[in-house]
Amino acid sequence: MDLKAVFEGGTGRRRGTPDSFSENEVRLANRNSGILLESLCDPVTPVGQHYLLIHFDVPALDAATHRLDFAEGFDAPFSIDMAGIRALPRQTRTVTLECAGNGRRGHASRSQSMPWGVEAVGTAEWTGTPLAPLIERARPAAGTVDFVFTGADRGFDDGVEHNFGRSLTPDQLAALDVLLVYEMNGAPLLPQHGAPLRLIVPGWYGMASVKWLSRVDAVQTPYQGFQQVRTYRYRDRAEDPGIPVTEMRVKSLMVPPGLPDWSSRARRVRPGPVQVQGRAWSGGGVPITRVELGWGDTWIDATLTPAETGFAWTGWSCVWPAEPGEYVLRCRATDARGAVQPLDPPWDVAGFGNNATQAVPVLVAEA
Ligand SMILES: Nc1nc2c(c(=O)[nH]1)N[C@H]1C(S)=C(S)[C@@H](COP(=O)(O)O)O[C@H]1N2
Ligand SMILES: [Mo]
Repeated sequence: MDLKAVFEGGTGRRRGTPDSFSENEVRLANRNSGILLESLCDPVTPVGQHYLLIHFDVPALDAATHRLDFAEGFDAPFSIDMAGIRALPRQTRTVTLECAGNGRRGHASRSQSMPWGVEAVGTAEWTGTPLAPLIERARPAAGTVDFVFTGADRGFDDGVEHNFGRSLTPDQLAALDVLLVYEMNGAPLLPQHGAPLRLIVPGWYGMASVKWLSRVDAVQTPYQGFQQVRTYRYRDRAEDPGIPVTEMRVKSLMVPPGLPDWSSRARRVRPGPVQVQGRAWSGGGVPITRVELGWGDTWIDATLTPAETGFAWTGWSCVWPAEPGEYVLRCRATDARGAVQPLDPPWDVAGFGNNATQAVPVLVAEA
């Protein structure tokens, strides 16, 4: 990008971009909003700025009549309404959620799906009750290999009609501290975020956190639902069976500094010290140990602010000594397991798990 021309009005907005989007992708992008990067200064994302990913239509559910059924495969099946769920021990956890497709747009050969850049992430204070005691109450039959969580939303993908459903094994459930959630940032869950009831699976990519949760089943053979086996798999080639997508990969984002250009989102800053800040996170509750800010071959360490909980992102900030010129500013996080963000997207045929560093074009110039 010729940054000087962008800020002098010389590029012409009508000129085509090297990456053109299909009508389907534009339609999906208009339904599923991403976070506004400037709200990364907030440790908790305001509800209206949290990203959204909705596969089908938002189902019209009434909290007064909605029930969660612990249905098949339990020795003591039961059904519970929202009043019953609200009467159970209440817990609030700050959890960062990221869509597994975040970054898909950065893949050279992306599959046609939600064309996320970097913005499919957010952090909320989720309030609800732990799921595990309810599963215990229902007494899963001996030989249970998967718990299946089914949402009330239904539609087609690749010619297959299905409700959105996901599963977790008994071992995963025991390790994960899954919450049944009915409030977000202290207010009732909004319809688009899964009202009246959703799962939050801390530390995993968002697909596991089933919205509009309406039933739980215990099954004796591995769950083969569309959203479990046909998608959310890392695959080198479309024909591969693939490896399930689970925990989030280490990642960081910055609030782009300076002033934006309306259509390209490129930035202009004045020369001198520039305060740059952002957030970093990893999966599985693994803490962030380092964030660097980089331009060209130079990387400097940022200062970290401690995360509120193991499942919330960590704030970082640093001062960029900006000298006149054109730059691509990047940030790069490392977690306590030693995982570091790559500069280029890791390959995946559907564009899942792209944790490559964010690249922000910046012109440093006097006005
Ligand atoms: N029932 C249902 N649950 C769902 C989805 C969905 O389409 N239907 N989308 C999943 C995906 S892919 C993500 S990334 C998160 C997004 O949650 P949010 O929209 O509250 O941010 O919800 C997950 N749970
Ligand atoms: Mo997602």
